[in-house]
Amino acid sequence: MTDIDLPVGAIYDGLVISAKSGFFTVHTEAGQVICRLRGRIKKKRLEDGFATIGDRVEIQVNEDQSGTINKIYPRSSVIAREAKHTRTRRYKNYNRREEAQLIVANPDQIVLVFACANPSPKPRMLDRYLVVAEANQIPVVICGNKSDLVSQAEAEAIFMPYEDLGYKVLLTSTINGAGITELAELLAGKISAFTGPSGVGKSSLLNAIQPGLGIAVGGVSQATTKGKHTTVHSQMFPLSSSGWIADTPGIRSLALYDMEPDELDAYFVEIAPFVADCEFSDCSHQHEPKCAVKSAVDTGTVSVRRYESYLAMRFGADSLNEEE
Ligand SMILES: Nc1nc2c(ncn2[C@@H]2O[C@H](COP(=O)(O)OP(=O)(O)O)[C@@H](O)[C@H]2O)c(=O)[nH]1
Ligand SMILES: [Mg+2]
Ligand SMILES: [Zn+2]
Repeated sequence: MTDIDLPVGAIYDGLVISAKSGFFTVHTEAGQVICRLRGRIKKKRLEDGFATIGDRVEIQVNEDQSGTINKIYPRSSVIAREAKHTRTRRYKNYNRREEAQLIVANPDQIVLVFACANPSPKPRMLDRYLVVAEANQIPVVICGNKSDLVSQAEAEAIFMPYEDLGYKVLLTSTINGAGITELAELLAGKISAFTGPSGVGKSSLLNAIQPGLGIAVGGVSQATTKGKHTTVHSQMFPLSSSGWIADTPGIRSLALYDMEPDELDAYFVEIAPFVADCEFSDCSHQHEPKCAVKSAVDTGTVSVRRYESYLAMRFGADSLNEEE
C-alpha cells in the first residue's frame, strides 16, 4: 500500500488525491496510503455524497498498511454535476442533492481554458462555467490560450470584457510562451480544476508548466470517458511547485442541476446589482415594463451578449444541459 512502514493504528490527516471504485489514495505527511471508507461513513454516503478528490480526511493505518478513512472534514466548496445514471437507477430516497456526483472538493480555483482561435471561443459556454463557479463561490481564472493565432487587439476584444467583470484573465500561448510563467504562479500551492473544450490547449499548457503533466492528466480523462460504469476515476496530479491539478473528466457535462432559474440573477455579476430595481420582484427581465436589467442593457452597462447568454441559460432549450 505504501513503500514505508507506518505504525499500525496511527492516525493522520491527509488529502484524497485519487478516488476509484471505493478506494481512495490519501496523501499524508508520512506518505500515500490506499484507504477505504469506514462503514458508518459509507452508510452516510447518500447523505454526504461520498468522498472525492480534494477532500481533507482523517485516516487510520491498518495492519496491512492500508488505511481507513475515519472522517471527512467539512468542505469549503465542491464542484459537482448531475449524475445521469441515477435517473435510470433511481433509489426511492434520492433527493435532488443526492443526484449530484462530486467531481472535486475544496478547489481553490477553476481554470477555464478557451482558445482565441482554432477552436473559436464559445462565450455562452464560458458564461455557463462562470455561473457554476459563482454558484459554488469558487474563484475563476480565465485563460485565453493560442493568443499567438490572433492580434493582441483581437485577443483583448474576446477576453477583456471578462476582466471588466472582475474575473482574472490571462492571455497565453504555448507557442511563444506568453502568460505561462504567470499561469504557473497562479497554480502554485493551490488545488486547481483545469477545464474547457477539447483542443484549446489544456494538455499543452500543463506540459508547458511541468513536462509530462498534460500527458498524465489527459490520459486519465480519456480512460474515464470510455466506461459507462457508475464508478468514476478521478485524480489529482502534484505540481513540483506544490499544489495540485485536479483531473475533472465530468466537468464538461456540468449542469446547473440544483439552481432555481432566478438564482441566475445573482450569478451574473454585472446583472445582479440591477435586479432589485426592477418594478416586479419576479421580473424575468424580458418584457416587463420598468425592468432595470433591460435599462442597463439599453445604456450599455450590461452587454447585449451577456444578457442574451443569461436569457439562453434561463429560458433556452439548453438551459439545463451543456452543449459543447
Ligand atoms: N497556435 C497554438 N496552438 C496550440 C497552443 N496550445 C496548444 N496548441 C495546439 O492545439 C492542439 C490541441 O492541444 P491540446 O493541448 O491537446 O488541447 P486539449 O484538448 O485542450 O488538451 C494541439 O495541436 C496543440 O499543439 C497555442 O498556444 N498556440
Ligand atoms: Mg488534453
Ligand atoms: Zn427585470
